Amino acid sequence: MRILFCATNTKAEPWIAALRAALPGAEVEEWQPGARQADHAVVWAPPQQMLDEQPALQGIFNMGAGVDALLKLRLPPGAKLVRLDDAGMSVQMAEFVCHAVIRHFRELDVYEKDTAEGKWSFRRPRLRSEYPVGIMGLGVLGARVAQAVAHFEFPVLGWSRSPKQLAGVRCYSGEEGLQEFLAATRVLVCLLPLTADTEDILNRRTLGQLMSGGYLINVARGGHLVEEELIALLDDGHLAGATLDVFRTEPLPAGHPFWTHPKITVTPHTSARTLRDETIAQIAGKIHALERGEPVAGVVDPERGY
Ligand code: NDP
Ligand code: OXD
Repeated sequence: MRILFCATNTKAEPWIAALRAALPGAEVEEWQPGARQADHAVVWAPPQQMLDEQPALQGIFNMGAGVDALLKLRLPPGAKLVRLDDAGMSVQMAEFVCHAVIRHFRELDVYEKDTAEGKWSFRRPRLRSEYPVGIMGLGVLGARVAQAVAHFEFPVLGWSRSPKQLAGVRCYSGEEGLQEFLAATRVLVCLLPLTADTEDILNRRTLGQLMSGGYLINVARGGHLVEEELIALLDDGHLAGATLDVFRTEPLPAGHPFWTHPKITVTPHTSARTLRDETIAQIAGKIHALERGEPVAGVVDPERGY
Protein backbone atom coordinates (compact mmCIF):
# COMPACT_ATOMS: atom_id res chain seq x y z
CA MET A 1 0.00 0.00 0.00
CA ARG A 2 1.32 3.44 -0.93
CA ILE A 3 0.34 6.65 0.87
CA LEU A 4 1.18 10.24 -0.04
CA PHE A 5 1.30 13.03 2.50
CA CYS A 6 0.61 16.55 1.25
CA ALA A 7 -0.19 19.30 3.74
CA THR A 8 0.34 23.00 3.13
CA ASN A 9 2.04 24.94 5.95
CA THR A 10 2.82 21.76 7.91
CA LYS A 11 6.22 20.28 8.67
CA ALA A 12 5.94 16.91 6.91
CA GLU A 13 8.65 14.82 8.65
CA PRO A 14 6.95 14.15 12.00
CA TRP A 15 3.66 13.31 10.30
CA ILE A 16 5.32 10.93 7.86
CA ALA A 17 7.26 9.24 10.67
CA ALA A 18 4.05 8.84 12.68
CA LEU A 19 2.15 7.46 9.66
CA ARG A 20 4.94 4.95 9.00
CA ALA A 21 4.84 3.86 12.64
CA ALA A 22 1.04 3.49 12.58
CA LEU A 23 0.96 1.68 9.22
CA PRO A 24 3.96 -0.66 9.18
CA GLY A 25 4.41 -2.17 5.75
CA ALA A 26 2.92 0.86 3.99
CA GLU A 27 5.12 3.02 1.80
CA VAL A 28 4.59 6.60 3.04
CA GLU A 29 6.11 9.59 1.24
CA GLU A 30 5.71 13.30 0.96
CA TRP A 31 4.07 14.21 -2.36
CA GLN A 32 6.33 15.75 -5.02
CA PRO A 33 5.22 16.64 -8.56
CA GLY A 34 5.44 13.50 -10.67
CA ALA A 35 5.18 11.12 -7.67
CA ARG A 36 4.23 7.50 -8.42
CA GLN A 37 0.54 6.54 -8.15
CA ALA A 38 -0.60 6.00 -4.56
CA ASP A 39 -3.58 4.25 -2.96
CA HIS A 40 -4.36 6.89 -0.36
CA ALA A 41 -3.45 10.48 0.44
CA VAL A 42 -3.39 12.34 3.74
CA VAL A 43 -3.90 16.02 2.95
CA TRP A 44 -4.53 19.55 4.14
CA ALA A 45 -5.13 22.19 1.44
CA PRO A 46 -3.30 20.23 -1.30
CA PRO A 47 -2.61 21.84 -4.68
CA GLN A 48 -4.90 20.89 -7.57
CA GLN A 49 -1.83 19.46 -9.35
CA MET A 50 -1.47 16.76 -6.69
CA LEU A 51 -5.06 15.57 -7.12
CA ASP A 52 -4.85 15.73 -10.92
CA GLU A 53 -1.70 13.60 -10.90
CA GLN A 54 -3.22 10.90 -8.66
CA PRO A 55 -6.33 9.58 -10.46
CA ALA A 56 -6.06 6.16 -8.78
CA LEU A 57 -6.48 7.37 -5.19
CA GLN A 58 -9.05 5.34 -3.26
CA GLY A 59 -9.06 7.43 -0.11
CA ILE A 60 -8.30 11.10 0.52
CA PHE A 61 -8.01 11.74 4.25
CA ASN A 62 -8.47 15.36 5.27
CA MET A 63 -6.46 16.47 8.30
CA GLY A 64 -9.40 18.51 9.55
CA ALA A 65 -13.15 18.33 10.06
CA GLY A 66 -14.11 20.98 7.49
CA VAL A 67 -13.82 20.00 3.82
CA ASP A 68 -15.04 23.24 2.23
CA ALA A 69 -11.60 24.03 0.75
CA LEU A 70 -11.12 20.50 -0.61
CA LEU A 71 -14.53 20.44 -2.23
CA LYS A 72 -13.56 23.47 -4.30
CA LEU A 73 -10.96 21.28 -6.04
CA ARG A 74 -11.41 18.58 -8.74
CA LEU A 75 -11.13 15.25 -6.93
CA PRO A 76 -10.12 11.90 -8.45
CA PRO A 77 -13.39 10.25 -9.52
CA GLY A 78 -13.09 7.01 -7.53
CA ALA A 79 -11.72 8.46 -4.29
CA LYS A 80 -13.66 8.57 -1.04
CA LEU A 81 -13.13 11.86 0.79
CA VAL A 82 -12.88 11.23 4.52
CA ARG A 83 -12.83 14.00 7.13
CA LEU A 84 -11.61 13.99 10.71
CA ASP A 85 -14.27 12.85 13.06
CA ASP A 86 -13.51 14.49 16.42
CA ALA A 87 -9.92 13.17 16.83
CA GLY A 88 -9.51 15.26 19.98
CA MET A 89 -11.22 18.37 18.57
CA SER A 90 -14.60 18.17 20.30
CA VAL A 91 -13.21 18.59 23.82
CA GLN A 92 -11.12 21.57 22.65
CA MET A 93 -14.16 23.11 20.98
CA ALA A 94 -16.23 22.56 24.11
CA GLU A 95 -13.66 24.29 26.33
CA PHE A 96 -13.22 27.18 23.88
CA VAL A 97 -16.96 27.83 23.49
CA CYS A 98 -17.70 27.44 27.22
CA HIS A 99 -14.92 29.90 27.95
CA ALA A 100 -16.34 32.43 25.48
CA VAL A 101 -19.91 32.00 26.79
CA ILE A 102 -18.85 32.30 30.43
CA ARG A 103 -16.46 35.21 29.79
CA HIS A 104 -19.36 37.15 28.28
CA PHE A 105 -22.04 36.04 30.75
CA ARG A 106 -19.88 36.69 33.84
CA GLU A 107 -18.53 39.94 32.27
CA LEU A 108 -14.98 38.74 32.82
CA ASP A 109 -13.87 41.01 29.97
CA VAL A 110 -15.17 44.00 31.95
CA TYR A 111 -13.45 42.78 35.14
CA GLU A 112 -10.20 42.36 33.19
CA LYS A 113 -10.36 46.03 32.17
CA ASP A 114 -11.39 47.20 35.65
CA THR A 115 -8.65 45.33 37.50
CA ALA A 116 -6.05 46.45 34.97
CA GLU A 117 -6.96 49.98 36.11
CA GLY A 118 -6.79 48.98 39.79
CA LYS A 119 -10.61 49.15 40.19
CA TRP A 120 -12.30 46.84 42.77
CA SER A 121 -15.91 46.99 41.59
CA PHE A 122 -18.78 44.51 41.28
CA ARG A 123 -21.25 43.92 38.46
CA ARG A 124 -24.78 42.81 39.29
CA PRO A 125 -25.07 39.01 38.77
CA ARG A 126 -26.89 38.13 35.55
CA LEU A 127 -29.63 35.53 35.29
CA ARG A 128 -28.57 32.37 33.48
CA SER A 129 -32.16 31.90 32.29
CA GLU A 130 -31.80 35.15 30.32
CA TYR A 131 -28.81 33.79 28.37
CA PRO A 132 -30.07 30.91 26.24
CA VAL A 133 -27.24 29.53 24.10
CA GLY A 134 -28.17 28.41 20.58
CA ILE A 135 -25.84 26.13 18.65
CA MET A 136 -26.05 26.01 14.86
CA GLY A 137 -24.84 22.57 13.79
CA LEU A 138 -25.37 19.56 16.03
CA GLY A 139 -22.79 17.26 14.51
CA VAL A 140 -19.68 15.80 16.09
CA LEU A 141 -18.54 19.15 17.49
CA GLY A 142 -21.86 20.94 18.00
CA ALA A 143 -23.39 18.08 20.00
CA ARG A 144 -20.38 17.96 22.33
CA VAL A 145 -20.45 21.74 22.77
CA ALA A 146 -24.19 21.65 23.53
CA GLN A 147 -23.59 19.06 26.23
CA ALA A 148 -20.75 21.07 27.76
CA VAL A 149 -22.71 24.35 27.80
CA ALA A 150 -25.72 22.57 29.34
CA HIS A 151 -23.44 21.41 32.14
CA PHE A 152 -23.26 25.05 33.28
CA GLU A 153 -27.08 25.16 33.39
CA PHE A 154 -27.63 27.63 30.57
CA PRO A 155 -30.77 26.94 28.54
CA VAL A 156 -29.42 25.24 25.37
CA LEU A 157 -30.98 25.17 21.92
CA GLY A 158 -29.69 23.51 18.80
CA TRP A 159 -30.34 23.72 15.07
CA SER A 160 -29.44 21.17 12.42
CA ARG A 161 -30.46 20.11 8.92
CA SER A 162 -32.24 16.93 10.01
CA PRO A 163 -34.31 16.62 13.21
CA LYS A 164 -32.35 15.58 16.32
CA GLN A 165 -33.03 14.57 19.89
CA LEU A 166 -30.35 15.50 22.42
CA ALA A 167 -30.88 15.31 26.16
CA GLY A 168 -31.14 18.80 27.67
CA VAL A 169 -31.15 20.55 24.27
CA ARG A 170 -34.22 22.12 22.64
CA CYS A 171 -33.72 21.02 19.04
CA TYR A 172 -34.90 22.75 15.87
CA SER A 173 -34.23 21.78 12.28
CA GLY A 174 -34.41 22.99 8.71
CA GLU A 175 -35.43 26.34 7.26
CA GLU A 176 -38.78 26.03 9.04
CA GLY A 177 -37.12 25.82 12.47
CA LEU A 178 -34.56 28.59 12.00
CA GLN A 179 -36.63 31.64 12.89
CA GLU A 180 -37.96 30.15 16.13
CA PHE A 181 -34.46 28.95 17.06
CA LEU A 182 -32.92 32.39 16.50
CA ALA A 183 -35.68 34.28 18.30
CA ALA A 184 -35.17 32.12 21.41
CA THR A 185 -31.33 32.47 21.36
CA ARG A 186 -29.18 35.12 23.03
CA VAL A 187 -25.71 33.64 22.58
CA LEU A 188 -25.34 32.13 19.11
CA VAL A 189 -22.58 29.59 18.39
CA CYS A 190 -21.86 28.67 14.77
CA LEU A 191 -20.59 25.12 14.24
CA LEU A 192 -21.93 24.51 10.76
CA PRO A 193 -19.90 23.23 7.84
CA LEU A 194 -19.41 25.83 5.11
CA THR A 195 -21.60 24.76 2.19
CA ALA A 196 -23.67 26.42 -0.53
CA ASP A 197 -26.60 26.39 1.93
CA THR A 198 -24.73 27.88 4.90
CA GLU A 199 -22.49 30.49 3.27
CA ASP A 200 -23.33 34.01 4.59
CA ILE A 201 -25.85 32.53 7.04
CA LEU A 202 -24.72 34.92 9.79
CA ASN A 203 -26.09 38.14 8.37
CA ARG A 204 -28.21 41.16 9.30
CA ARG A 205 -31.46 39.23 8.89
CA THR A 206 -30.49 36.18 10.98
CA LEU A 207 -28.39 37.95 13.63
CA GLY A 208 -31.10 40.61 13.81
CA GLN A 209 -33.56 37.94 14.97
CA LEU A 210 -31.52 37.08 18.07
CA MET A 211 -32.75 38.32 21.41
CA SER A 212 -31.70 41.89 22.07
CA GLY A 213 -28.19 42.04 23.52
CA GLY A 214 -27.21 38.96 21.52
CA TYR A 215 -23.68 37.63 21.32
CA LEU A 216 -22.05 35.72 18.44
CA ILE A 217 -19.39 33.02 18.72
CA ASN A 218 -18.19 31.91 15.28
CA VAL A 219 -15.87 28.92 15.44
CA ALA A 220 -16.84 27.35 12.11
CA ARG A 221 -15.74 29.26 8.99
CA GLY A 222 -15.32 32.92 8.08
CA GLY A 223 -17.52 32.40 5.02
CA HIS A 224 -20.54 31.98 7.28
CA LEU A 225 -20.40 35.61 8.39
CA VAL A 226 -21.24 38.78 6.48
CA GLU A 227 -18.63 40.89 8.24
CA GLU A 228 -19.93 44.41 7.64
CA GLU A 229 -23.44 43.39 8.76
CA LEU A 230 -22.05 42.11 12.07
CA ILE A 231 -20.25 45.41 12.62
CA ALA A 232 -23.47 47.35 11.89
CA LEU A 233 -25.43 45.28 14.45
CA LEU A 234 -22.70 45.74 17.08
CA ASP A 235 -22.54 49.47 16.43
CA ASP A 236 -26.31 49.99 16.60
CA GLY A 237 -26.36 48.09 19.92
CA HIS A 238 -28.53 45.13 18.85
CA LEU A 239 -25.61 42.80 19.50
CA ALA A 240 -23.50 43.04 22.65
CA GLY A 241 -20.36 41.44 21.23
CA ALA A 242 -18.70 38.65 19.30
CA THR A 243 -15.91 36.13 19.67
CA LEU A 244 -14.53 35.26 16.24
CA ASP A 245 -12.03 32.45 15.65
CA VAL A 246 -12.40 32.17 11.86
CA PHE A 247 -12.33 34.73 9.08
CA ARG A 248 -12.94 35.11 5.37
CA THR A 249 -9.26 35.88 4.91
CA GLU A 250 -6.80 34.13 7.22
CA PRO A 251 -4.57 35.36 8.71
CA LEU A 252 -6.89 38.28 9.43
CA PRO A 253 -5.33 41.15 7.43
CA ALA A 254 -3.59 44.00 9.27
CA GLY A 255 -5.93 46.97 9.56
CA HIS A 256 -9.10 44.84 9.41
CA PRO A 257 -11.75 46.50 11.62
CA PHE A 258 -12.21 43.28 13.66
CA TRP A 259 -8.72 43.70 15.18
CA THR A 260 -9.65 46.86 17.05
CA HIS A 261 -13.45 46.74 17.42
CA PRO A 262 -14.17 47.14 21.16
CA LYS A 263 -16.94 44.52 21.11
CA ILE A 264 -15.02 41.85 19.18
CA THR A 265 -12.59 39.28 20.52
CA VAL A 266 -10.36 37.74 17.85
CA THR A 267 -8.50 34.42 18.08
CA PRO A 268 -6.36 32.99 15.24
CA HIS A 269 -8.36 29.90 14.11
CA THR A 270 -7.31 27.98 17.16
CA SER A 271 -10.53 26.85 18.85
CA ALA A 272 -9.93 23.17 17.98
CA ARG A 273 -6.50 22.22 16.67
CA THR A 274 -5.62 19.11 14.70
CA LEU A 275 -3.68 16.90 17.13
CA ARG A 276 -1.07 14.70 15.48
CA ASP A 277 -1.33 11.51 17.54
CA GLU A 278 -5.13 11.38 17.57
CA THR A 279 -5.30 12.28 13.88
CA ILE A 280 -2.81 9.65 12.76
CA ALA A 281 -4.45 6.96 14.91
CA GLN A 282 -7.85 7.78 13.40
CA ILE A 283 -6.63 7.95 9.80
CA ALA A 284 -4.60 4.72 10.13
CA GLY A 285 -7.68 2.95 11.51
CA LYS A 286 -9.80 4.23 8.64
CA ILE A 287 -7.22 3.23 6.01
CA HIS A 288 -7.19 -0.32 7.44
CA ALA A 289 -11.01 -0.40 7.41
CA LEU A 290 -11.18 0.90 3.84
CA GLU A 291 -8.59 -1.66 2.71
CA ARG A 292 -10.72 -4.42 4.28
CA GLY A 293 -13.80 -3.05 2.52
CA GLU A 294 -15.45 -2.06 5.80
CA PRO A 295 -17.49 1.13 6.27
CA VAL A 296 -15.70 4.15 7.77
CA ALA A 297 -17.16 7.12 9.64
CA GLY A 298 -16.75 10.62 8.27
CA VAL A 299 -17.09 9.92 4.54
CA VAL A 300 -18.08 13.22 2.94
CA ASP A 301 -21.09 13.49 0.66
CA PRO A 302 -19.91 15.95 -2.02
CA GLU A 303 -23.51 16.76 -3.01
CA ARG A 304 -24.39 17.79 0.55
CA GLY A 305 -21.03 19.55 0.96
CA TYR A 306 -20.06 17.98 4.30
P1 NDP B 1 -20.49 17.59 11.28
O1 NDP B 1 -20.58 17.29 9.83
O2 NDP B 1 -20.35 16.46 12.24
O3 NDP B 1 -21.79 18.42 11.74
C1 NDP B 1 -22.35 19.40 10.94
C2 NDP B 1 -23.69 19.83 11.54
O4 NDP B 1 -24.20 20.93 10.80
C3 NDP B 1 -24.76 18.71 11.46
O5 NDP B 1 -25.56 18.72 12.62
C4 NDP B 1 -25.58 19.14 10.25
O6 NDP B 1 -26.93 18.71 10.27
C5 NDP B 1 -25.52 20.65 10.38
N1 NDP B 1 -25.81 21.29 9.10
C6 NDP B 1 -25.17 21.15 7.91
N2 NDP B 1 -25.76 21.88 6.95
C7 NDP B 1 -26.84 22.47 7.54
C8 NDP B 1 -27.87 23.30 7.06
N3 NDP B 1 -27.93 23.70 5.78
N4 NDP B 1 -28.82 23.71 7.94
C9 NDP B 1 -28.79 23.31 9.24
N5 NDP B 1 -27.83 22.49 9.76
C10 NDP B 1 -26.89 22.07 8.89
O7 NDP B 1 -19.30 18.62 11.45
P2 NDP B 1 -18.35 18.87 12.72
O8 NDP B 1 -19.22 19.07 13.91
O9 NDP B 1 -17.31 17.85 12.79
O10 NDP B 1 -17.64 20.25 12.31
C11 NDP B 1 -18.40 21.41 12.03
C12 NDP B 1 -17.52 22.48 11.41
O11 NDP B 1 -16.68 23.06 12.39
C13 NDP B 1 -16.53 22.01 10.34
O12 NDP B 1 -17.18 21.82 9.09
C14 NDP B 1 -15.52 23.14 10.32
O13 NDP B 1 -15.92 24.12 9.37
C15 NDP B 1 -15.60 23.71 11.72
N6 NDP B 1 -14.36 23.49 12.48
C16 NDP B 1 -13.64 24.56 12.94
C17 NDP B 1 -12.51 24.38 13.67
C18 NDP B 1 -11.75 25.55 14.23
O14 NDP B 1 -10.64 25.38 14.73
N7 NDP B 1 -12.29 26.73 14.21
C19 NDP B 1 -11.99 23.05 13.96
C20 NDP B 1 -12.80 21.99 13.45
C21 NDP B 1 -13.95 22.21 12.73
P3 NDP B 1 -27.31 17.14 10.21
O15 NDP B 1 -26.92 16.62 11.57
O16 NDP B 1 -28.76 17.14 9.99
O17 NDP B 1 -26.48 16.55 9.11
C1 OXD C 1 -10.95 21.94 10.76
C2 OXD C 1 -10.27 23.17 11.21
O1 OXD C 1 -11.84 22.01 9.93
O2 OXD C 1 -9.24 23.06 11.91
O3 OXD C 1 -10.59 20.87 11.27
O4 OXD C 1 -10.75 24.27 10.91
